[in-house]
Amino acid sequence: MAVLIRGVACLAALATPGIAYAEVGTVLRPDDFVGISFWLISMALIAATAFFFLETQRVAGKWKTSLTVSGLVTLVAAVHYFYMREVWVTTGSTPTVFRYIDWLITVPLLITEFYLILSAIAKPPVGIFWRLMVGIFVMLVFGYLGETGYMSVWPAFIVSMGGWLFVIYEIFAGEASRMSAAHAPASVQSAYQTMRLIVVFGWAVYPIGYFLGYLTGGNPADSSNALNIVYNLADVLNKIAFGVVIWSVAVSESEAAAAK
Ligand SMILES: *C/C=C(C)/C=C/C=C(C)/C=C/C1=C(C)CCCC1(C)C
Repeated sequence: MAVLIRGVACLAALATPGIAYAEVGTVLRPDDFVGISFWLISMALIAATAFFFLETQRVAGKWKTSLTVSGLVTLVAAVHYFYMREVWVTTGSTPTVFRYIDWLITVPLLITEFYLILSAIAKPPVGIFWRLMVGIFVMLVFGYLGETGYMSVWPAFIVSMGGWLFVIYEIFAGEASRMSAAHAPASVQSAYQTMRLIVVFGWAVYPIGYFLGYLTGGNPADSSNALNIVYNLADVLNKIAFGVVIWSVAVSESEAAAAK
């Protein structure tokens, strides 16, 4: 009987204009494009994870760790995308806390990738690694304080931008850039250069998302659509494409070494 009443209540809710499906269940609506992007990307992240892990079989020893870390980035993100998707589809609100927990794990892993690329050719000083870590930590903590209302959105944005610019300085003009130029074979240098460009242009998409989400003074519902879709697209570039860059240099370097 209770089941029957609930069924009727659901049907009634569905038939009533203006009541979203989200209020009666967990169904992805065909016009919820942000929700659809959460679904698509969660699946792409799983496929990328399987690919990076399987391809560790194909590359030379020193590249295996890099591919494993790429797979960890997409794995951790895939699990968070399931949670974020759920929050978005069932409540229509921005899953900020899951987003930042994800970034707090995946961004340090991406920085580790940089360090590993340098280590594949020489022994980089560990100071490079810690300076990059401090930069991203400032960037993420202040981003979180701004997005969750612990701090005003503008000052948080400015400090967070400072952390990101510091990382850019370090990889373009600091010790890390000199190391890569001095010791690397051509293919590794080109991978390093592509990874740097991703940190500038790929990562720049996130502050754009923050800006569209909080700083335009627009209607909150439109802003949260823009925020989530922009962050989601940025993740495809910075997690999957970043991994593919590493995969491609790992394969070509391993094959070149085998041909010798
Ligand atoms: C896989 C996730 C990645 C690579 C996330 C990167 C996130 C950023 C580069 C975020 C940067 C931000 C600013 C530079 C200012 C505004 C606040 C943030 C946190 C969105």
